[in-house]
Amino acid sequence: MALASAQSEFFNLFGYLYLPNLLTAEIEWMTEEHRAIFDKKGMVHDGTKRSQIVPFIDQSERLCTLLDHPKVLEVIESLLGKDFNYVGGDGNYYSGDTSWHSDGAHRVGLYAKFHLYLDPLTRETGCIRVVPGSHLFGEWRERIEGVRNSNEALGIDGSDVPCVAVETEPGDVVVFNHNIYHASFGGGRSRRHFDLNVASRAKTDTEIAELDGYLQRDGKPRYYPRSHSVHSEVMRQTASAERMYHLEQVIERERYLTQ
Ligand SMILES: O=C(O)CCC(=O)C(=O)O
Repeated sequence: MALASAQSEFFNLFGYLYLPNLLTAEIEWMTEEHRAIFDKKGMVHDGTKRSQIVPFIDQSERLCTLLDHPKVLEVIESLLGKDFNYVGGDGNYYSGDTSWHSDGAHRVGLYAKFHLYLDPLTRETGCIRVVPGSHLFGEWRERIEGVRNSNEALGIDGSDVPCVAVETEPGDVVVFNHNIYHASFGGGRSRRHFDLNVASRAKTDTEIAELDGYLQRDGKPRYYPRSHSVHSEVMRQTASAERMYHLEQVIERERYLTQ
């Protein structure tokens, strides 16, 4: 079911949305695929630091089908429109705290992250925390940047920054605007997670320049040297026409940027 207009308004205003149980029916196989991808890559998570694989759902033909899943599509399309772009994503074992940061500062286009946490997480055990409204630009956004070094700027520890702690059970989904300030505290050494990054299709020259900026880092493909593209060959080769619609602009821009 498409999101209610009140849910879209909540997302636009506060910068995030919590969707309990959205993918509970899929949690068993998604968790198994998460394990299998790390195994296949020979990556053993020892808990001392974050282990990350990019792009992630792209490593598994079955996880790629999340981009065809009606419930996933309904949420993303409600927020970004039917012609959104899939722009990659990562899979992780997180370890310990994640300090306050944003994933971007996009003034044009809408860039969002669709998160799945595969373990039950509470405020005390490392659930994602967000500062609602911190995705919005202006004086507020400039000042909220102080959460990055909250001890110096605000005289409080990062874990005491006023925020919403979005507690999740496996199968719940959290979507947030890349611009939002987020963090986690008190987490264990092995929090399993993966995400899909999506962006509104770029139409104007400014939007295309923003997308190009996302697809590159320091003049190299975003995931270089781990990958030359934010998609895998499997993602593209197994795509139906419907899925390809969400891949084609990235394919075109990556081709242009690397020619
Ligand atoms: O869950 C976490 O600890 C951090 C998640 C995060 O920073 C992200 O996905 O961008």
